[in-house]
This record gives sequence, C-alpha cells and structure tokens, in this order.
Amino acid sequence: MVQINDVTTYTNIDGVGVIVLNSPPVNALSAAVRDGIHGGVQKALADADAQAIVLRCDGNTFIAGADITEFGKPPAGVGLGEVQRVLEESTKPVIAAIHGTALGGGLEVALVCHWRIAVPTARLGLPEVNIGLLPGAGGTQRLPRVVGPEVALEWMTAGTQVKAADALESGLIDALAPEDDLQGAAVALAKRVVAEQRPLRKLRDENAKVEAARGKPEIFAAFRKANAKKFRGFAAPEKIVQCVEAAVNLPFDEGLKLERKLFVELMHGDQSAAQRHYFFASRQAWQVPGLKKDAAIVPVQTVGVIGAGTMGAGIAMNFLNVGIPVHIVETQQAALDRGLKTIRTNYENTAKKGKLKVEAIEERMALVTGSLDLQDLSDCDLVIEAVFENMEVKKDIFGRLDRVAKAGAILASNTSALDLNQIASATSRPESVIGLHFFSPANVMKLLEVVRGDKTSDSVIATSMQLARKIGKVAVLVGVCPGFVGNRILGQRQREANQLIFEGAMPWAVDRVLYDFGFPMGPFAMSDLAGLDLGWNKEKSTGSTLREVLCEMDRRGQKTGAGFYDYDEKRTARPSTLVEGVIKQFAEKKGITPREVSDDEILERCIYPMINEGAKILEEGMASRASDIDVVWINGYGWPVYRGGPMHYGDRVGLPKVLTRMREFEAKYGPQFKPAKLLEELVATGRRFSDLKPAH
Ligand code: T1G
Repeated sequence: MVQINDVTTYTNIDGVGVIVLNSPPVNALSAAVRDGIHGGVQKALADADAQAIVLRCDGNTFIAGADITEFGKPPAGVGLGEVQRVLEESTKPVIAAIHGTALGGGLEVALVCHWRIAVPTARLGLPEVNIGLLPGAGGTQRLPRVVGPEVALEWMTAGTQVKAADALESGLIDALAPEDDLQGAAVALAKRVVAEQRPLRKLRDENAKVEAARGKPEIFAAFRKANAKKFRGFAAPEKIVQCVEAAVNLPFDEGLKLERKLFVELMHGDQSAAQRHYFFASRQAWQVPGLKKDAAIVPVQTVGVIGAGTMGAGIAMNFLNVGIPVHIVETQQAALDRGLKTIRTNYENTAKKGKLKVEAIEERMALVTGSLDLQDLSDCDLVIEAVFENMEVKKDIFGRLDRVAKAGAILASNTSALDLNQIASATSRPESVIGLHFFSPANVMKLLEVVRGDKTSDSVIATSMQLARKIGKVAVLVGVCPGFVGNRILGQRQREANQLIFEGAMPWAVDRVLYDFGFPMGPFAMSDLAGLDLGWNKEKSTGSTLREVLCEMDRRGQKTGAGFYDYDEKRTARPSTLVEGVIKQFAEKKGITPREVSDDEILERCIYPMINEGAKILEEGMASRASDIDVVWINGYGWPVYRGGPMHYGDRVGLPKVLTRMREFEAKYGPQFKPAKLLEELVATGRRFSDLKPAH
C-alpha cells in the first residue's frame, strides 16, 4: 500500500489499482481529497500491473460532496474539474465503489468514472439545491444523460437521495455489491470489464436520452408549472431547469459552460449564503454548550401524555411513529375517545395519501392506550402534559404527577409560554422538569423548543435533545421567558402588523409584503385561516378591538366565509371594503390620520423589531446562539430558508442599518422600538451576530 497523501492510499489488488480516501467525517472533496484522487489516478496509470482502477472511501460514506467549509476561501489544491478530467480521460477503466451517501460533488466524481457499483444501503443524489446551489461539476449535464431529463429535473430540484436499488433501476449505477464486500465486488467488476474489453463508458458522450427530449419544450413548461408554488422565491431550482434544458438542446461542453455560469451566480448570491448558514446552524443547534459530555441519557421506553386534545393527540403520534408505546390520560371518557379517534383518523388520512402503509395504522394504534387515571402513568419514563394553558391547572397536574411518576421519570410540559420554573416548583423534583414545546400540528411541525428550567438537569436536557432527534424533530434549547424564543419574536411582528393597518397599510398590503418576502402566508390571512375567534368570548366581547368587532359581525375567518378578507365558495380571499371601513373608523377613534405606508416601511417595521428581540433574547441567555433563533424561525414559522433566519438576515442587511431604523422608529412611534443593548454594542464594535460565541 502506498500513501498518496494524508487522506489517500493506493494499493494494487489482484491487478486493480484501488484508491482509498479516508477523510472524516464525510470524505468531502477538500483540497487534500482532490489532490489524493488526482495523485492516486496518476499512480494507477503508471502502475503497469494495474489493468483497472477502483475509487472507494473508508469511514461512513463515499464522498458526500464538495467541502462546504472551504466555500469562500481561496482555492487550494487541484481543482475538481481537473480531478474529473483525469478520471474520465483515464485509459484504464475506473470503477466508483459507493457506500453511505454519494452526494453532490461526490456523485459528480462517480459520474465521470466509467462504471459505478454500490452497496444496497447506499444513497446517491445531487442535493446542492438545499444549499442554494446547483450541481456545479457536470451533474446537470451528466445526470440527464443517465436517467433522462424528467427524472433528473425531479431529483436535482428536490435534492433527492436515491436508494441504491432505484439507482440501479434508473441506470445511475451499474451493479449492486454485497453490503460487506464492496471492495471485492468492485475489483471483480473491474477485472470483468477488462476481460470483456468493454469500451470505456463516458456519460458525456451518451446522448440518446437527452436527444429524445429535444424539441419537447413542454417537458420544461409542465415541470415549471407543476412546481411554481414549491419553487417560489428560490433562485436555484429555475437555474437547474435551465441547465437541464441546455443538456437537452446544446452540445455537452456548451451545457457545461452554462452550468458553470449559473453555478457561480448562485455561489455568490445571498440565497446560497443563507442556506449554507442554515445547513450548519441546523446541525449546531443540537450541541448544547456547557452540557456535561457524560450526562446520563434516560432510556425512554414508554411515554405518558396528559390531555387528548389536538396537541396531546399530535404529540402522542410522534412517539407512536417510532414504535414507542404511549398511554394517554384524560379526565373525560368522551375526550379520550375523541383523542384516540383523532390519532387513527390522522393515520388513515396519511395512508390515503400513500404516505403510510395501511398495516402501519394498526401497528401504531396497538401502541397507544388510554385511561382516566393519572396513576396509570406511574411506569412511564417520560410524561408530557398537554392540557389547557392555565398555570393553576398545570401546577395542580404536576403536583399530582410528582406523587405518581416513578423515580427518574422526565416530567415535561408542552406549555407554549408559561413559566416552566413555576410549574417545576409544584413538584419535589424540579431537576426532572423540562418544557417540550411542540408546534401545532404537533405530528407535522418539525420544530421543538426544548425549554430548560433553572433546575433542569443536564441528563434531562441531553435525553430530551436525543429523543427529539429520534422522533424527527428539529430541537432548539431555549430559556424560560414569556413566549420562549419563537412566540416572543412573533409578538413583535404581530404588534407592528396590527398597528400598521391603522396607519394606512391595509391587511392585504401587509400580507402581500410579508408573502413576497417569502413567508408562506401573511399574518392576517393566517388569522383568517386559524380563526379570529380563538380565545374570543361572545358574552364578554366589548367591541373594543378590531378583532372583537369582526367576531361580533360573525366575520370569524375562513370558516365563516369572512374575516379580514371576504372568501368565495372556493375560499379565494378578496380584500374587504367593509373591513377597510371598520379599520378607518378605528383609526379615526384612535386619532390616527391614515397615510401612504411604503412596502419598505411595512417590511422594516415588521422585521427589524424581530431582529431586535432576538438580540434581547441573546442578551438574556434565552438562546445559546443567534443561529439557534434562525433555526427556530425557519422550522416553526416559515421564515424563508433562502433568507437564513432573522439574525442572519440582520447581518446581511447590516446591523448599523437595523439600528438606525430602530432609532428612527423609536423617535417616531415609541419605546417599543428601543434598540437592544447588544445591537448597539455589536454596531459600536463593528461586529455581527455571527461573530458571537455560543453562550453557556
Ligand atoms: N462539507 C463539509 N462538511 C460536511 C459536509 C460537506 N459537504 N456534509 C456534512 N458535513 C459535516 C457536517 O457539518 C457535520 O459536521 C458532519 O459532517 C456530519 O454531518 C460541486 C458544490 C452527508 C447525509 O449537500 O447531507 O457538492 O457537526 O451531521 O446526519 O456540485 O451531512 O460533525 O462538525 O449531517 O450522518 C453537496 C451535505 C455539497 C451533502 C451525512 N453535498 N451533507 O448526514 O451527519 S455542494 C451535500 C449531508 C457540492 C458540487 C457542489 C449530510 C450527510 P460536525 P451530519 P449525517
């Protein structure tokens, strides 16, 4: 065996030159890896005893892509294009031997090899779109030549990770290898290729599938139409479509030129910077600064849920989905039955959409039981309270639970804003109390705010974070403050949106600006969807707020065909002149003279106070990192991932500008715009949120 460089070895095995990469954690195409491949190929070509070449990786996976940590840094080592050239132009057949994930540049390296073999558990894909890019090393030109333009369009714009069996069926790989003998199978394939004197397969020269699509622009028109909603606001998907169009209509090298041009545009754009930021932020959020590395993980084999309402039922499903039995306790049999029925109905609906095997419904339903007795939770490892948002009710339940739950059980509240420390004080074991704030619908929304109380133990925190990952959530650890992180910041945007409409910006103007910014829906359309009467009481209504007046007029949202908007029978929303009149009356009563409010002011008035609140959250230690706040808002509130989250966005806009505008708003509209101390400090010292170190 010859050491080519620190991360690469070369060994001649039975007349085949085997290049092995070993660059943890994912064999990303760092300069060393690129140099290693390049050197390994030169070595194999010079090795008279090597008739063919195999490229494989040690560790968890084949090459998982370009090294994202190198982006933006001065280039070093052999370029990827040159690495690919020596592989594709090799006079000896090159076999890529794939395990783990061959992704992005990794798959693009495999695509310039002449054949590809993979183990059954391998996955292959070009997921660059997830970081706001497109496959920039020939993937947009070679993949359509292998699997056809339509499939290539789907896989590249969705960032699909294709299972090995599907890759084999589509022609993306040429053979499957035994899970425990990838190298042996790859060497055997190499020897077979040599023995059969097969001509070297260069995908760049295989044009049948792209030529078959030539003169059919409808393929692309249909694809664009079908995905318009999903791609809204994103730059990368459209550029991927243009590259595939080029693969169909232009010679290979022309297509490659366009790919390069569009890749560079994306690489230098704000969207990819934001999505790369999110890529790392979503991974860092799992690391809890200062948590004892040896914090014991409590095995969670059974879960109790108190409350079978919408939240309780949704929460229970998360655990049933991963095979953890759940016992639900309610106070009324009818409520319990309703909750269990909700769970079954949700599974049946998912199965109807083809996203769940029918037999899985019974498997999961067999894991859930229910009763009216809290005592039945005495053996649960974790109990989650999901009852009415009332402190007295919660304290009473935790007091009783404290007497029932077994020693070491984790006692969690799903409270969305109440003081967890107060809830913990109702027990004799505050170290075992934590907040697990699920977002509705709890069986769908990815975000989970894990709320650490003053006395919550490291073991309970570590266990909760690990359990969150197991049930497929994106967990962020937050501190105890009103609204924690997500809702606390939401309050800033809601306050401004509700104020702006009296100043002259109608609800549909505010919604349009926030929708165009990238939110799935504006706050007023969202209110109509959720119902304006949440928490409204007809008997006690006094007509003192716009919302009360609308509810009194039975304009309670989509469900009544009218709310802030008028709705037709298809629930298409239209601005309401009636509502406009009511708003103007309110403005008059408030002594506000409506004026022209620009889109820019609407956006800045809604977004900058969110950034400012994030700064206060960091000052108070209610989040460990600015990027954790971004993870909360992207996963819990639809902040467009291509804008990176409120804190990343603040850094991109420039904190000096945010501070200046906050000061102007404070002077004009009042102390709710008072800049956070941290914002002032960062601007004074020329720093950004991304310069802050995680808080312990
Ligand atoms: N570059 C650098 N580091 C990476 C990385 C990458 N491509 N992928 C993962 N890591 C780090 C990650 O930050 C983490 O670090 C550790 O590896 C484990 O990752 C030219 C330009 C491969 C499926 O988009 O999808 O190629 O936190 O926690 O759950 O066209 O990582 O341990 O310090 O996610 O087992 C295209 C991205 C790049 C693949 C493994 N490739 N990675 O998942 O572990 S652009 C991708 C993943 C490109 C070309 C273009 C996943 C994974 P740390 P992890 P995992």
